[in-house]
Amino acid sequence: MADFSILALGGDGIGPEVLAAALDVTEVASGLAGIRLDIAEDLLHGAAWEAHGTFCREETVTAARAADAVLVGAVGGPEWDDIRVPGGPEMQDGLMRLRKALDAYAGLRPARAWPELGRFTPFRAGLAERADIMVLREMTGGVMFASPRGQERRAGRRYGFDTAAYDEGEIARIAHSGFRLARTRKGRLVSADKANVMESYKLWRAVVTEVAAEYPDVTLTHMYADNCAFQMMRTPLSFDVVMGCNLIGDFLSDLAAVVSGSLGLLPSACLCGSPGGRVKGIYEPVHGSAPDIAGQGIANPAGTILSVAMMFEHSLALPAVARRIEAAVERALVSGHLTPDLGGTATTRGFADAVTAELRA
Ligand code: GGG
Repeated sequence: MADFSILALGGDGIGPEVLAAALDVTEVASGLAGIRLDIAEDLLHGAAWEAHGTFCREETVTAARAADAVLVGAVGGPEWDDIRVPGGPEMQDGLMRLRKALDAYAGLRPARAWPELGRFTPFRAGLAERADIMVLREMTGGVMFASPRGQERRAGRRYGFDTAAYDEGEIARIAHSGFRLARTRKGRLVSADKANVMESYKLWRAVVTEVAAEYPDVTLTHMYADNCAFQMMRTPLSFDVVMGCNLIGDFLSDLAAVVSGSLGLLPSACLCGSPGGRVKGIYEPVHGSAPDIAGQGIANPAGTILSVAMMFEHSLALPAVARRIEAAVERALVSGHLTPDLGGTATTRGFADAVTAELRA
């Protein structure tokens, strides 16, 4: 009888490669901790489309609901971008369907500097400092999900439109997550919006300000998202938790990768509740499917392996295992096992082997 059940979805491009590497690490880490995991695998997005004609099967949603956690590699590719299927926006993207079905709204995307890698990477200036930023991205609402949306002809010309919209309840719950998260860190929360020019962000700012009254111990700063992006690069050390809507959080979490040195290093957790205790979640690297390097065995699996660590922490409530995996990744990197995105020649498999060797050491 397994202690926990995991659903593993490789997805597209480099997704299956980085996930396979991360599953090897998962197996070793759980074995060393004496934990039995039941890991089931399935297809997602493009791979599911090719096999089943849908981006995410109902069976996959059912299995995800039943599992303690879901691990994802990466999804997407230009060959599937223009396919439209009946249903709302979540039916057009397998990962968005899972996030919506599980109500996995709180996206934790940590990015920290690795000064030890300064000698390898092109981002030396940032790496000299101990930047440690947590981007909190709202994952189930906003312009990526709201209606109406579509393309039509207006006055003989093509017209494309989306709707940026948030309900006050959606804003309040991500705001609570942001304040609670800040409490576990340095107690500073930046909320990024475009309240100067958009109605949905005026509501965002108003609701975040109301929720702030319950957290007098946390310092809240509102910033316009464009200025926030500039300040994050100018003074990364001044940031702790940065919270944004689905779209702004997506952009800012990729941007935060600059302080790490590679997008390939960034993990994420997409939680079905505020962090704390045991929360179900979807875990995936921040990077996408990178079709240009798919199949070459050179993708950096560190972001996926660190996502496994986040899974042990948040969904399996085993923080000690999470810390062991993080330490093993750090030692593998510092001892020079670097994939090409970090200027090295390590393979995906070679890096995972280095991490499992460190776990066993
Ligand atoms: N591992 C992350 C991934 O596959 N990302 C693809 C992507 O950009 N999905 C849409 C989104 O995150 O909003």
